[in-house]
Amino acid sequence: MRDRARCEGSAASRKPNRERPAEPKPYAASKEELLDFYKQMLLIRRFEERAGQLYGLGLIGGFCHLYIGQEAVAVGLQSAMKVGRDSVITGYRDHGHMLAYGIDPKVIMAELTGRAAGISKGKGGSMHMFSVEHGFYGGHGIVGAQVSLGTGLAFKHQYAGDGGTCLAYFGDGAANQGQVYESFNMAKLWDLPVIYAIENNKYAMGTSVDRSASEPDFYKRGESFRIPGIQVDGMDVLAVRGAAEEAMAWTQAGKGPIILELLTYRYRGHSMSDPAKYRTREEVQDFREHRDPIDHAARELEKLGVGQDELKAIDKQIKDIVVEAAKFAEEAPEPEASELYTDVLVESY
Ligand SMILES: Cc1ncc(C[n+]2csc(CCOP(=O)(O)OP(=O)(O)O)c2C)c(N)n1
Ligand SMILES: [Mg+2]
Repeated sequence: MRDRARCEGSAASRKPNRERPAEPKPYAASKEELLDFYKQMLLIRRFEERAGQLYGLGLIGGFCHLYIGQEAVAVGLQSAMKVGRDSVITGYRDHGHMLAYGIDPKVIMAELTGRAAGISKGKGGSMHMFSVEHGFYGGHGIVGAQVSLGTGLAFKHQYAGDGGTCLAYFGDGAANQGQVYESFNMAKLWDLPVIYAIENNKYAMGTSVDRSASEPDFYKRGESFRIPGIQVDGMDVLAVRGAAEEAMAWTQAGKGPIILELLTYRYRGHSMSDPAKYRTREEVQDFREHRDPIDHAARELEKLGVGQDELKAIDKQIKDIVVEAAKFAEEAPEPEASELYTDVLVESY
């Protein structure tokens, strides 16, 4: 009851809040921390490359949306979250977020190949991965749904007084959905602890931001709800982590929701079946050559005295992890036929 009173009270006694978060600084990572970020980004990159190959071989069926190019976003943000306290929710481009949250690559790959050992028992596939244990609430195929659901998770954190923050990721395309703004209104009305992370990768399937967004600065999208926003270089893991620190401090201080717009880019097609006619090869090449988040972290590591040999050894170590995950996923048994009748909701209406 006390918590309910707090929710209702905060709505009734609202005063206009025009406070802005401080301008975030790049995170001052130690060499060990930066090495860890580098390894995590590389793991996502190599894992996704392998998933693409397995898809080509017919070992992965259905949809498969790769995260290559966007690695710094998930790694920078997830590194500021606390497993067991916070919650995370995202859309269908979800493998990278799971890896960045420390979930075993084997069970993610086994889910992709539809095996019983997969994180959703092989019945969810690429878009429907879930781990309550890690506070990872999916994996959603309905564009924008994770924003309302994530707002609900934040309500739970506030209601239970558990000190958690919900990190709800969504894309530039999803940001044009109506339910996003209903969620924003409620989240600010009740000052819910939620970080809305808008991954602006410039495209929603084949539709560019330029063609579809009347306000292309997504960090401003909360203005009319008094939700502050910060625009972040999503290709720089230290900038992302710095912004994550600021956003976390904001929600943890009870100041309510906050938006982070991460400027990023996906190198591959929207899904595995995308002819990519809506952008030029040169555009993709330019990002790969000049803005790559992993190369960026490698350059930062070199400044800290990490040599080429060490980076090569890391690459080998990560490749081995991915090879092992793929082997596990190819050899693991498929679900029993009886699994067709479990985890199915049957109700009469
Ligand atoms: C409600 C709904 N409308 C449309 C679709 C089809 N759809 C799937 S992904 C997508 C584009 C979303 O783009 P964005 O939010 O920018 O995310 P990104 O794919 O770039 O990560 C669309 C329109 C859907 N899955 N759900
Ligand atoms: Mg997009």
